[in-house]
Amino acid sequence: MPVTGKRTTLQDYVQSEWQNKNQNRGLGAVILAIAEGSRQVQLQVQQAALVDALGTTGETNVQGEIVQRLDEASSSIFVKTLSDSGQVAAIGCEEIENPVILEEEIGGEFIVLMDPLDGSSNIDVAVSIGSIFGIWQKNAGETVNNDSLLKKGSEQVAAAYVVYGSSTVLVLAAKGTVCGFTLDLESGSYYETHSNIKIPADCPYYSTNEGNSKVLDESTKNAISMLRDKYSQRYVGSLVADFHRNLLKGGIFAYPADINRKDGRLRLMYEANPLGFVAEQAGGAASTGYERILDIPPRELHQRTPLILGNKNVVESTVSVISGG
Ligand code: AFP
Repeated sequence: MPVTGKRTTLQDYVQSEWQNKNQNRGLGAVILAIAEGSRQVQLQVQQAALVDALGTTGETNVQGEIVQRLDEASSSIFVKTLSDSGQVAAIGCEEIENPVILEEEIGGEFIVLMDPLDGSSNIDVAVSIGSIFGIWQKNAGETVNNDSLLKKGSEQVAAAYVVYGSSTVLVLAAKGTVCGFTLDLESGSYYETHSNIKIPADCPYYSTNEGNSKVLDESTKNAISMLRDKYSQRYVGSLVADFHRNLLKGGIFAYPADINRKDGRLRLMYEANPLGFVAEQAGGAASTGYERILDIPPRELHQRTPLILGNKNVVESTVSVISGG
């Protein structure tokens, strides 16, 4: 089916928005590298069962999780496309224990932190999954080392995620703008389909794993029951898919700390920081329940954090119940 109407391709958007404004010439190349990688991952995800790419590698990653074969494949794909862009000095990845420092051999001024395939437990059951990217710029004259990857979320210059669902959508955020591009399977091009995304004022949905309610502390239990009383629940179990719905339709996602996981389950650098950046550029908010996600000074590449994310006023009211503020 041919694409209808005059639509802006991601290439044109990056060209017009970024490359013509010299200061971010390299950033455009990083975004196009993410788009190219996601095209390859989308194909692998769609074909996985037909080419025996489902199942696990039998390895355990730094998170202590069994690695899915598609986790490993997507990690390699994105490391390759980002390295080939010639603009990336270092990569931090959920599936790779230590940072990939490229500066010596490639140069580049951007630092990319990524979750190459989020929602692994949904891969084998054809439920929406995604990829998440936070993009920082190295400081002038900085020689990149492991600590260069531990910059605050508020220092991101851009963030992006891709949802592999009923359609494949790439959402891109830079200071003050959030746009969405849908992959045309025939041409392999991304076309702008969602311009100037703002989280709607209405908040019909809350997304949380209700199965964890039994291990929440008292104030957090009260906060979740407040959401339960007010909103309709939607929970896919893939952060990207739950966030994407809430970004377009309004909603709040909550994966708070609990008595077993004081730091929550989700990862700060390549899940909470990038999506927190997208949410804030779209008029939303992101908190731990006690502080703004983007203000957290990172300690480790794979550190975890509680995450409350979505409509600003609903995040604030939820935080005030959790923190007793
Ligand atoms: P996996 O990548 O291990 O499936 O984890 C997905 C995830 O990081 C995030 O995408 C979900 O929101 C969350 O974990 C789901 O966690 P629960 O299975 O505990 O609800």
